[in-house]
Amino acid sequence: MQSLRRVPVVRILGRDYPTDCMTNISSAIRDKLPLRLHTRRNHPLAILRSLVESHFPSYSHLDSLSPLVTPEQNFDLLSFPIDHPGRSLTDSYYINKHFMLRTHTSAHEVDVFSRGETHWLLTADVYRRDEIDASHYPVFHQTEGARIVSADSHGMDQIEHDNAQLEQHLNRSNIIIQDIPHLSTTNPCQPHHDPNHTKLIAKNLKLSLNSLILGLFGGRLNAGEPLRVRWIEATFPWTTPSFEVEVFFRDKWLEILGCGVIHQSTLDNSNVPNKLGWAFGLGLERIAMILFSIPDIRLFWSQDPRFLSQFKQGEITTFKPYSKYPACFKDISFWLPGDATFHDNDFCDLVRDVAGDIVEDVKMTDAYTQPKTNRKSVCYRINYRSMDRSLSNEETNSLHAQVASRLQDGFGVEIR
Ligand code: FA5
Ligand code: MG
Repeated sequence: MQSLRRVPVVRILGRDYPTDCMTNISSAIRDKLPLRLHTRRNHPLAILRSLVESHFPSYSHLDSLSPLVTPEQNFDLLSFPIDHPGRSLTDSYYINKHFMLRTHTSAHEVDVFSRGETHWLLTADVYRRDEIDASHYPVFHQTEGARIVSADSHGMDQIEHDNAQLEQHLNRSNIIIQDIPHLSTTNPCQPHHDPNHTKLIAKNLKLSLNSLILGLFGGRLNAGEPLRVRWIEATFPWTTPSFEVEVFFRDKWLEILGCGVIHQSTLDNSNVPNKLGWAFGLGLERIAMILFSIPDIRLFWSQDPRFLSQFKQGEITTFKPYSKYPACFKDISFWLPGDATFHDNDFCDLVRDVAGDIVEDVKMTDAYTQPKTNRKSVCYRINYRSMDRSLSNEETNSLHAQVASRLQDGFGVEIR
C-alpha cells in the first residue's frame, strides 16, 4: 500500500506501471501474482480445478489470463453502476487509474465470448481487500463457467435435449435440491428475451450446476446422508434472473457460487447479440476446505512439505493437521488523525504487508470517540502465529514495532 504508492513505478509481472493517486497495491499482494496455485500439480486447488473441468469435458478450459485488467473489464462492461462499492479503493487493488487486479473471473467474460468461445471454463486468482481470519484471504481462486447458444429454435432444441439427459442423471442420485422458480417478479426475465427461452436456459444452468455439485460432494459430505443443495435469489449487475447456491455442511448453509442468465448488454458488448446463455462463478477455496478438511485458508499458500506432500493430483484426501505453533496476541491502540479517512482494510493490508502469512487474524477490539475533541481512537488485536514454526519473542516484537511505525508514517496516527 503506502510502500508502493510512494514509488514512481511499480513492476508487475515483468512490466513497469506508473503509480498515481489510485495506487493501493501492496508488495505482499504483488508477490502473490506469479504464484498461480491453481496451475501447480498436486496442489489442492489444482486438484479441485481438474475435478471441475472433468465435469465439463467438451468445454474450453482456460487458466492463463493476466490478473491485470482495466476497471472497464472488471466493472463497466458488466454494467456495474458507477457508485458500486466494489469499485472503491477500500475494496479493490489498483495499480493506477488504468489498471487493477481482477476482483472476480467474470472480468474476462466479454473477452472470452468475443474470441468466439461458446462454452468454456476459466480458472484464476482473484483479489479483494478484506478482513483477516481463517476463511478470508485477499487472494482466492474462482472458476468461471459459461455457455451460450443461438437464441432461436435450434439453440433451444439443443438445451432441451441436454436438460432431459441431465434430469435423468439427477433423478437417480442421492441429492435433495431446494429449488426456486426460474423467474419471479423480483428475479425477472430481461425485457427483450422470450420468457420461455429464459426458463429453459435457467433450467439448464441449474441442472448443470446441480450435477457438478453432485460430482464434487456426492457421498463425501454428511456421511451417508443425502447431499442438500439450495438455490436462492441473488442480484448481479450483468445477469438476470440471478441465483446463489448453498450447500449444507456441518449444520450450516455455505455459499459456494453465484450465477445467472447473462444480460443482453453483456452479450452485445461481446459481439454475440444473437446468443442467449448463462454464467457462473465458483469459489475454489471454500469447496477445497470442505473436500480436503483444510482448516485455515492460509494453508493453501504454505510451502511446508508437511502440507504439500499430503495431496495428489486426481485424489480427494483428508488433510491431517500437524501441530499448531503457539499464538502470540499483541494489541495496538492509536488516535486517528482528525481529517484522514482510515478503513479497517487499510489496517489489515498494512499488517499483511509487514507480517505476511504470520498473521492469523486481526480484530478491532475497541473504538472510542473523545466527546470533547471528537478525536477517534481504535484498538486492534493482532494474532501472530506461524503455520510452519515457533516464533521468537524478538521476532513478533519487531513485526509489531514495524506495524506501529508504518502506521505513523503512512497514516499519521498517534500511537497511544
Ligand atoms: C462473484 O464473484 C460473481 N462474479 C459470480 C458470478 C459469475 C455471478 C457469473 C453471475 C455470473 P461473489 O462475490 O458472490 O460473486 O463470489 C462468488 C463466490 O466466490 C462465492 O460464492 C464464494 O464461494 C467465493 N468467494 C467470494 N468471496 C470470497 C472470499 N473472500 N474468500 C473466499 N471465497 C470467496
Ligand atoms: Mg456472493
